[in-house]
Amino acid sequence: MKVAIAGYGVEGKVSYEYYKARGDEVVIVDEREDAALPEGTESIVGAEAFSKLDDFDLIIRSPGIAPKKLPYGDKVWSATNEFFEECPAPIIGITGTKGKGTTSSLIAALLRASGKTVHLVGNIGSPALGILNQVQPDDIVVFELSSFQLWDLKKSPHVAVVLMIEPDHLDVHADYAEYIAAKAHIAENETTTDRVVFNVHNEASTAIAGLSVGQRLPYPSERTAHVRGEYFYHHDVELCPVDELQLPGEHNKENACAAITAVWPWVQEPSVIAEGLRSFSGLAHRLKLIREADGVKYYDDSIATTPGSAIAAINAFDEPKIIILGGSDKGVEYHEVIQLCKESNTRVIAIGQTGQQIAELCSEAQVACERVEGAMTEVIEAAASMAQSGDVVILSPASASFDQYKNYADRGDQFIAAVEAL
Ligand code: UMA
Repeated sequence: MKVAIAGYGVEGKVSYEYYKARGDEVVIVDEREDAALPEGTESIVGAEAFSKLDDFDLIIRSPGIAPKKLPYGDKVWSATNEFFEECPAPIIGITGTKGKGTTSSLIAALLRASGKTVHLVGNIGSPALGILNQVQPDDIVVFELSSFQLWDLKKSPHVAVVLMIEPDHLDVHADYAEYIAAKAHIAENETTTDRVVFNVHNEASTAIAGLSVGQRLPYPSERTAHVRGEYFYHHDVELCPVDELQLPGEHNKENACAAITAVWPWVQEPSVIAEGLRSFSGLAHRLKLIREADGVKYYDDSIATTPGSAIAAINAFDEPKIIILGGSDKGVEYHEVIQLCKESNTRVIAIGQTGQQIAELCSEAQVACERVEGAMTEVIEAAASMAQSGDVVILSPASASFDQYKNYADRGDQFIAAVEAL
């Protein structure tokens, strides 16, 4: 069979190996002229690459490529479709705008605590086809699914988890309706024995669950997982103290409720649930506790590149806060986040290209603010001298990082290094 691997990124590389190992004739196709291809590979590259695929039998679409760019009908397939077709084990699929990676990781942690063999794959950064030959029928696959992976998905997972959905990726999707329609594939093709876990507070999540013919499980809900007092419950069963969850913020309690509801057919023992929750301390750069120094806790939330995520970070803590804000100028609006700083008595360290603008907004709003123009070590020194025992310091910049750093991960890594050196 003649197979085109459309897009040679993280996922394309694994797809290339998979189809080659199957004995197919494989050609890499990428719009990037300078895509780094393996030596001796047949390839079609450049801006017109996708218009030259008529004589292929199968075209494997990488997630980042919009389906309309590959108008070849039934010949277009994806690594996600191939995995769903061939996987011998049950699949728990997780989507949503925020919290997919965290909830997928919590689900994996709960199942692992119960002794299950779990494969955590997908948008989280681990292409599923790469582990397909290791999956045994008794294992469980936990698959983080982005709208890009769901866009042309033909089957739905056995358990679909639909977290809160809000507008995102509108640079790639035509509009919000198209984004929701793509995500809806997670539930649309379920069977009557499948289940969908959905967020009762979110309209789009609830609407997507309504498309499933399977069992519909709302969260948080007294019917399923919820928080009562200081405890997680499932229906009437007291599970464990909320404190077992190592992740800050109300949104993470909801994510934990989604995770408990999703794994309930496999994990019901309260001590196992406690152990599973306790074992996951968060994904890198997502509101992750780095260390406590002189009674001050330092959190890395470098992934917060929008004001909305910085607002969620501020709301996640009751303690007195210092937030590090600013970065490259994308024309975003900081008024709302500064207003919240005022209301919550949060002090600000203003950094990067937008630091001056942030400092001026703070001054207008009478929010305590220090402008630091230097490297991350200076930012942390300023934060440490401003902080008192009992405070939290959060790097949640509400901005992209490209003015001073390679990317958000580099910014987060430099934060970690500076905090560890305190
Ligand atoms: N390409 C084209 N034309 C296009 C788009 C891409 O030729 O229109 C080529 C690029 O030149 C590049 C390759 O395709 O060589 C990149 O492919 P890709 O964009 O599909 O990215 P991968 O490297 O394969 O990584 C993908 C996911 N990326 C996207 O969805 C954009 C990764 O999610 C995922 O971890 C990985 O597969 C493994 O499954 C990243 C992401 O940003 C982390 N996801 C978004 C999010 O989480 O918000 C959805």
